[in-house]
Amino acid sequence: MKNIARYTVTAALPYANGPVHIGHLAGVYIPADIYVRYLRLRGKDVIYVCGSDEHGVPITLKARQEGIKPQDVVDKYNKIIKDSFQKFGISFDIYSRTTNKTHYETASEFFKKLYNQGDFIQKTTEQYYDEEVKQFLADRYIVGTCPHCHNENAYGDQCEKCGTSLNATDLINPHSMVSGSKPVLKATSHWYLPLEKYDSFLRKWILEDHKEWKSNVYGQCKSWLDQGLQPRAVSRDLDWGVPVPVEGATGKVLYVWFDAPIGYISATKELTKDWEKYWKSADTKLVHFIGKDNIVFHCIIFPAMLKAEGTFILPENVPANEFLNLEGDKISTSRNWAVWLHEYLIDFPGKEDVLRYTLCANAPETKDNDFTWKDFQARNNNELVAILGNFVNRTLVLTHKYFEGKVPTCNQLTDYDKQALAEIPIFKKNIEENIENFKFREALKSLMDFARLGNKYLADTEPWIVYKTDVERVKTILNISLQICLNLSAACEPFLPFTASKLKSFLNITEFGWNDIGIKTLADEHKINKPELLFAKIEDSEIEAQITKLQNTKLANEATNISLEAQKTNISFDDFCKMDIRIGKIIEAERVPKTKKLLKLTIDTGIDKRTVVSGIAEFHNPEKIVGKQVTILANLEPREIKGITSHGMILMAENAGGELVFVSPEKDVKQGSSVK
Ligand code: B3M
Ligand code: ZN
Repeated sequence: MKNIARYTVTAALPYANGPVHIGHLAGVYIPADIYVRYLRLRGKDVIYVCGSDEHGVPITLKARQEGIKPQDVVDKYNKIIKDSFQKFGISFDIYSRTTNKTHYETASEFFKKLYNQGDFIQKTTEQYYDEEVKQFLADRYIVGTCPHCHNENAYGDQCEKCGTSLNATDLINPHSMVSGSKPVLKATSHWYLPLEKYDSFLRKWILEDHKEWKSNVYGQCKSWLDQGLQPRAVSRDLDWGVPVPVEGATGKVLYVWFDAPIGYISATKELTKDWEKYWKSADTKLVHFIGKDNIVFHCIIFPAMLKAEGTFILPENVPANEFLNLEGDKISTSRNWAVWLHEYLIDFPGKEDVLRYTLCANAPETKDNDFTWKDFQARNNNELVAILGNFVNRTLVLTHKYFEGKVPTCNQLTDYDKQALAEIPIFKKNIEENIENFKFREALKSLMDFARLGNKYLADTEPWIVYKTDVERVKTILNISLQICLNLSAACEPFLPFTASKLKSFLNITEFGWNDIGIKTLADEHKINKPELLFAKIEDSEIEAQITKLQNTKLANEATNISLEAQKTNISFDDFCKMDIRIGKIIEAERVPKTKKLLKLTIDTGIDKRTVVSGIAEFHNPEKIVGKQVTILANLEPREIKGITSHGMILMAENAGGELVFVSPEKDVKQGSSVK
């Protein structure tokens, strides 16, 4: 094991395309925060780096959905996310943004260095293109069936179900997320990082030198390496991102997964002018905290980039977590199936540590796990209130009651007292080992066992009874209980920072670090403050309100699904044949004056050129639809609409966003062809 002089700890940069939820906290930010707080308490030199990931298709798609600019999307969500993290005590040293100037410079320099070293290959390939919106469809702009696990909603760069990293052309049945249309292939030129060149380096570095990585991480890496690495495009045809900083790259930006991890470096540059020692010194330990869907990027692609660049250290560990589900169902932003942090803060003010506790106790460290409100309530009422809170409260209240809030002198120790005190360094060591090995659930269990020890000590020694006969003995009991409280105030700090600072203020102390656990004590006669309750019981009604909220979400989701019309009564084939449905072409289009919805179209039906009034003006720009082939019900009785006679009806379908889209032939057909 090398000598470690300092730590650089990163937490995945969340996309600034929506607020953060409990899955984010449980998977990444709480474990990283525990690790960092623990290191700081031990007096280590550590930086905790994070920020918003503000590029890529997740952002531009959101902008399109909300009808605002990408910059507005990231400004809005960066603020909400940053605020939620801060309120939950996630103690970043910096929370930066990948749209900052420093980041543009750092990412561009990084690219240029690799470019100048000849590390990229430039290739022209056929990529999917949406002809309706005239745009290449990279990454999340395109969805289709995963060739590995057959998930029908795999993205063009990754299947979130099985975690496989994909190229859009791997997808079965691809379709555009923008227009829903079937994309066509079109040639475009991009820069690629030939990952296969790093195969033997990665194999040695991960499979041989990092056998200690978590088995889920190691296993995923091995499976990618065994599948054989392929060149990976590092640029995209998009108008949002860091422009590719070389000649002849107009309209091209860096792939978001090329620039985002460099964001860790840019953020460090913003944090300190000494940034290089956190990224370039062999005695720095770099640790990336991420969710399982980010493993390939942090364990294969970014290390290959760092290796190519040549001056940076590589991560020592990448303790990725699995996913957290909510009440038995996958957390989903689009289905609003989540507990949003900004909403929790309103519903449970002052209970930040309760959520931290529950999410850590139940963290998806080795497998996907489930968050339930009942479990949340039970953890609060049966553990935080009944054990930790109860112990601390009884100790402090009794000290005030019997000894005017002054630490009583410790007299002769019994064997039982000695046993209790001897446990303190054992708990300390246990928590340390577990945190250092990224086993945060176990570490937290140890902490709670430590509080349980205190609670049991008090219950067994019964100072409230002994006081009647032996005040000197009660002095010893409360002295020991107070020492346990003191030690708990440091031991709980990584997990429950708000509780730790309350406990410290009750005990009227400021300085008590990790290294003081089991060593320093509260002096006799030290005056403590009047305590308040550390934790309050959570009532059934509060939990029921949350469960009802989720049930309503479920109902709303179901309602969206059942808004499909039921099938109509059967008709005969003859009935069908009475309808004259054909393909025509729009040859003219104009708005019907003084209306919002109507367009006056001239349709070439093959048999004539006729006027049709159609209620599609909210969704279609007249200039853009001329030349389009559409389906028309030609023998619908003519109708007068706003003084214009309409001869037929254009067939339309409604998409998920409520827009009316044309029902058009898959390929061009002759004007007037019947639909049959
Ligand atoms: N924004 C993906 C995510 O939020 C991505 C992480 C970047 S870390 C450099 O899951
Ligand atoms: Zn898959």
